[in-house]
Amino acid sequence: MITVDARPFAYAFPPEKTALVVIDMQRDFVEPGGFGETLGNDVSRLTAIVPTVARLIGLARAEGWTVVHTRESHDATLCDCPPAKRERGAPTLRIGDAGPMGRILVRGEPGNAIVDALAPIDGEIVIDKPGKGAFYATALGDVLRLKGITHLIFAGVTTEVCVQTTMREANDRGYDCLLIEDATESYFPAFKAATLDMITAQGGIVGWAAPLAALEAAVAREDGGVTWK
Ligand code: C5J
Repeated sequence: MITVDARPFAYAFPPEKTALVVIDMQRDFVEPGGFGETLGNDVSRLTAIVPTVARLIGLARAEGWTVVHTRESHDATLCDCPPAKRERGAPTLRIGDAGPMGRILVRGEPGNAIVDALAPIDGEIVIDKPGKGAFYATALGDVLRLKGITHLIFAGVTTEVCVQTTMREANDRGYDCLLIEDATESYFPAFKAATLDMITAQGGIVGWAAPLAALEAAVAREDGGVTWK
């Protein structure tokens, strides 16, 4: 077991039964011209965490952990996009409309790709999800079960929407979940802070939270003093 100094108390995980789940680090959320910006958000807060998420993925790869990437995406026909999702609010462009990076939030379009710096490599699992939670209408639950995964380490965007929704889904399915707090971000700093408080309150009612440095230190202790840059 590897034990991380986390809140509300230490998080212990068996690395061979643990997956890193990187939520929606897509151009559509992180770069100008995508879905996030059409909703009126300043995406620069999200762009800023890319190096930290890259460091986390590098750690997981070096340690041989299962790595899962998710993409919020819809079929080109929008058959998997509820009208309630497409028609909500007053975005400058709606899901499926043509934008500067291709059709907004449509699978296979340039804007829907994971940012280059975090691109999945061979052997990693990529889950396309039509909803905010990564377990809804996807094979994620089956994939994790077949691999014998019991613990999930989370990163990605946005903290209070797709990350928190997926963490809650995972918690209800019996996974012990750790959120790496500097490898997740929101367009709204107060929402990120509130989400971290919510998930860790009441004795970790949804899970644990810790900075990447705490995870790196825990792995280094386990590996006999190797440190991660
Ligand atoms: C949102 C997400 N915020 N990936 N999606 O619509 O959090």
